[in-house]
Amino acid sequence: MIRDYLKFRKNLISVYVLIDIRLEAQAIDIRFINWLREKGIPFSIVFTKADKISKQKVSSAVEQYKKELLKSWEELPVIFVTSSEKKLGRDEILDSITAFNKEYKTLNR
Ligand SMILES: Nc1nc2c(ncn2[C@@H]2O[C@H](COP(=O)(O)OP(=O)(O)OP(=O)(O)O)[C@@H](O)[C@H]2O)c(=O)[nH]1
Ligand SMILES: [Mg+2]
Repeated sequence: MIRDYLKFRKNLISVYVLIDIRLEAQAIDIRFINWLREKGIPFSIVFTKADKISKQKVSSAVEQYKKELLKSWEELPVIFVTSSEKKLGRDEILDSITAFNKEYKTLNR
């Protein structure tokens, strides 16, 4: 169902894929991400709950995830590291949404 929505939603500009940073790359998530890529649906990855592990573990988790993603594709998506608790990554995501909104308005002028 979610896939049909993502495939057929005409005014979809980008998807934000939320992933709990504490978990190592899950096959189901990697499959979903690769599906988005195959369909040419733009997306970013948002790692959540970054405050729950140390900064060092955050970096290594992100590196690990990038490695996993590079196994099937040469390019990396935009990645946000966030914590709703600490408001980490909030401004970056809001900027990204603002940019997409501008793009959308330009496209539909
Ligand atoms: N410390 C911390 N807690 C969070 C964060 N995001 C969500 N939570 C907490 O996690 C619990 C689940 O919140 P949800 O909004 O459902 O977040 P979710 O990412 O869907 O997480 P899960 O449901 O646990 O998979 C709540 O108690 C939230 O307060 C975060 O960035 N940091
Ligand atoms: Mg939840």
